[in-house]
Amino acid sequence: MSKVTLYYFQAKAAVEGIRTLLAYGGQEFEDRRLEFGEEWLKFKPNTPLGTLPVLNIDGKEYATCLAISRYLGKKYGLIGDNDEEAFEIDQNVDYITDMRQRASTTYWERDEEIKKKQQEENAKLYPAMLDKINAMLEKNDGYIAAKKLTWADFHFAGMLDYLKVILQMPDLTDKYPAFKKIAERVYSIPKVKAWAATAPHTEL
Ligand SMILES: N[C@@H](CCC(=O)N[C@@H](CS)C(=O)NCC(=O)O)C(=O)O
Repeated sequence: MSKVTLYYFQAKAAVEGIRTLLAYGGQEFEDRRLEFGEEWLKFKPNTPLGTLPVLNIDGKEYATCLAISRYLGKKYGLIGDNDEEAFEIDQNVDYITDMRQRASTTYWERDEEIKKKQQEENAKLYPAMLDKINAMLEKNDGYIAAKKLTWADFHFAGMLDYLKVILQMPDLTDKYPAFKKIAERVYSIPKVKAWAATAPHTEL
């Protein structure tokens, strides 16, 4: 079996989906969670793009959340059955990413005035965006795309807790029960369930 190490920080964010994909694929891996301070600064210059996550497979490095997720999705038969389905997966993940990036920019903003302004703008946009994501799930029998389990479901399920925090919506899954259902679906897959039972707990 390949020697696999995933480098990220002590968080789920958009990377938990990669961890659950590896678990789904039955791939043993070292789950290296770096400290954001000195340890990261020492490590950073040796990464392909100066950012994490980095997945190392037998010495070859792979970077960025979605490219890695898609790559593993392909490896494990989770990219749909044809180009049309693969497109729908990418399209819907891109849409979710737009919302995630908007929310995380605001969440990590340090200037209180800018943050407040962004929060006001976001409050106008989030309901329609979340409704659209909910409609995706309804249209796809509870999956993100293609009416079947794909890497997009792992990506979304893995970052649901993170979304609650950055959207500042602890009641997100009360408002959108379908979001919880997709997470339950992914986390009830036996290999994912077994991995998650031993994984460190983090809030986001
Ligand atoms: N689009 C990239 C974003 C990578 C990124 O910005 N990662 C952050 C953590 S989520 C990081 O490495 N921050 C530390 C730094 O930039 O020094 C991806 O999907 O991986």
